[in-house]
Amino acid sequence: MGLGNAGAIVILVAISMFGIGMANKNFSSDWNGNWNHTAGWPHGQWNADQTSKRIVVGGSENWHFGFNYTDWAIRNGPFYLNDTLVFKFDPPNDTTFPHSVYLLPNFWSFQNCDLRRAKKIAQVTQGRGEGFEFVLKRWQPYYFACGERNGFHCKTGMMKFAVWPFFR
Ligand SMILES: *[C@@H]1O[C@H](CO)[C@@H](O)[C@H](O)[C@H]1NC(C)=O
Ligand SMILES: *[C@@H]1O[C@H](CO)[C@@H](O)[C@H](O)[C@H]1NC(C)=O
Ligand SMILES: *[C@@H]1O[C@H](CO)[C@@H](O)[C@H](O)[C@H]1NC(C)=O
Ligand SMILES: *[C@@H]1O[C@H](CO)[C@@H](O)[C@H](O)[C@H]1NC(C)=O
Ligand SMILES: *[C@@H]1O[C@H](CO)[C@@H](O)[C@H](O)[C@H]1NC(C)=O
Ligand SMILES: [Cu+2]
Repeated sequence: MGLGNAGAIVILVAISMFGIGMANKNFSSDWNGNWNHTAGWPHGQWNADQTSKRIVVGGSENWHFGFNYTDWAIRNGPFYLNDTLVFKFDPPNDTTFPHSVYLLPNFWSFQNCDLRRAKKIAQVTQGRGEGFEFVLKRWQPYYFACGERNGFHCKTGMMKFAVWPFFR
């Protein structure tokens, strides 16, 4: 796939996330970082869209193999600058598989789950307890992925998603 095409897809994703964000204004504003939608407007912790949020990636699903995180990101976006993404995953033992968090350098590597130039931001043990926190500090696309099994978790396990935080 050519670079132009890839760029078009990024823009398309950005536009569709924007559209969903606007259409679901009420939905996203009462979302407190989990799947619990029952808190309801105006009783939720939402205060005037000003405070940055702490968002658990995957909601109650946390960060695991086989959950569609692209779908999650579309449904739970848009995300804003200075929002904190929290990755929660159990440290590995005899019965559970390890997970990690990487930042991929560009859309091509994201699409192909190519980890060669990726930057590891969380070790397999860092998702325990309150989880690994990552602040969306810059106005740029972020490509997150699990790096385990040389891209297998990313590709087959769907453990990847892209975020382009908005200005408030
Ligand atoms: C959000 O909810 C309020 C109060 O229920 C309603 O007046 C407003 O039209 C809703 N906005 C959207 C975008 O649905
Ligand atoms: C959902 O949120 C409401 C209001 O904050 C709380 O009372 C309720 O216990 C929550 N339910 C779950 C399943 O977390
Ligand atoms: C994951 O969700 C996205 C967005 O809803 C969808 O386009 C994609 O086909 C899904 N992936 C799989 C493997 O089902
Ligand atoms: C994000 O937080 C930093 C440090 O607290 C602050 O300097 C910056 O203005 C904030 N950016 C936005 C868009 O809120
Ligand atoms: C492995 O970790 C899982 C999830 O934390 C836990 O439920 C399970 O009891 C652990 N198994 C062993 C053998 O420690
Ligand atoms: Cu994984």
